[in-house]
Amino acid sequence: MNTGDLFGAAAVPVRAEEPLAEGACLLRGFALPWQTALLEAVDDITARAPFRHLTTPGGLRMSVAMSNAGALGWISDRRGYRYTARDPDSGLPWPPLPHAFLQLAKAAAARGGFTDFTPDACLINRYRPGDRLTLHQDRDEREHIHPIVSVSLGLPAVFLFGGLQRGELALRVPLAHGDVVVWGGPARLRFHGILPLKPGAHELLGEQRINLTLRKAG
Ligand SMILES: O=C(O)CCC(=O)C(=O)O
Ligand SMILES: [Mn+2]
Repeated sequence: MNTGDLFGAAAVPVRAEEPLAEGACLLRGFALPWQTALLEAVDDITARAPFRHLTTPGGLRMSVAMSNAGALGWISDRRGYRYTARDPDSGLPWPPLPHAFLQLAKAAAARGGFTDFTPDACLINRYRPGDRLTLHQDRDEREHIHPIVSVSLGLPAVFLFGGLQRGELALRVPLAHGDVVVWGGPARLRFHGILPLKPGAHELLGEQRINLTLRKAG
């Protein structure tokens, strides 16, 4: 249920989930009832933990800019990929997960068939036109028994959703503002990525796409 309790049942139509694979589905427009709260929270978090371009272990600068909220935050540097309790730029704990993030993540996970999901980490990705995320697995979490809930805001993007091996053919899934993708269970370690963002201007976010990736990392 993504409407009703907060905004009245007619505010946003509840659409059927679209299966992508066993354990994975797309929930179109699912985040729209939360959009104002989400965007305010992103501004608040990134005022405290500003977006930055991380370096890969191989020494490359990532085109996507990142920040985090939650008890744990995902980082990358020459020493590798990992979660930390503190922002290495400020030495401070990451800002806490906002209530709206938790509420949305739980509701989306439940719609995807995963009850009792309580994330402790949210990676916030900022894409500008041309920025991309190459095919990868989300595997730095302590366990892989919990799903990933991924929220798209701003400019549209094409999500690549592949198989458990890097070389497998990937689905190309168009994602728009408010869409949520959930993957877990047998799909948890599927390779995925984002094609280079096309130029454009979103009415609320301008020339950018923001992605929230909610995880149980610790
Ligand atoms: O931006 C997206 O939709 C995907 C982000 C992602 O896969 C990640 O942050 O690990
Ligand atoms: Mn990922």
